[in-house]
Amino acid sequence: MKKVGIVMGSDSDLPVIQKATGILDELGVAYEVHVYSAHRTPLEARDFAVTAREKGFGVLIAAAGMAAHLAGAVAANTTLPVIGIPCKGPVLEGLDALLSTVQMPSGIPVATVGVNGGANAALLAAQILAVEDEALASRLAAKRASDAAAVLEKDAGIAARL
Ligand code: RP5
Repeated sequence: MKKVGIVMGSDSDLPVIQKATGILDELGVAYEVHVYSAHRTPLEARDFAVTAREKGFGVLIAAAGMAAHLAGAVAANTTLPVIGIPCKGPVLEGLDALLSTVQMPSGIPVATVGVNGGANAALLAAQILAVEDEALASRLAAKRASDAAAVLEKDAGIAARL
């Protein structure tokens, strides 16, 4: 199975990335995690993107906050699908990163999830890999079913209390 390549702009983004790695672990999807910044280490970020396909990655996740150019910079240097996670910063609550990540020029797509959306980034990455992997598609369907069952259990709990 192809791996998921994960890159974050700073280790301060790690809590968001851990939401993604937890789900990838649960689904049995292999991944690699790096800290490269579009601004502080642009050469390493570019190299990560340029070599990703030959290294066996099938989809990339890029998380960054503030002037969040990492996902776009990665997408500019690969034709693998890139999922951007805007991370919440201290000043603008993540709106800065959301707009920086999602408003890509035509020609260089970044599939952007919500602010701090590590879980959905991992699920979307797994769904992309599952296009060619029936076993992974079955694990995703089982997770959907168990997530739905958990909601229905909460519904029953609320109905019993109120
Ligand atoms: C961004 O700046 C990073 O992705 C991070 O979200 C934010 C702050 O980085 P640190 O100052 O915590 O390293 O590039």
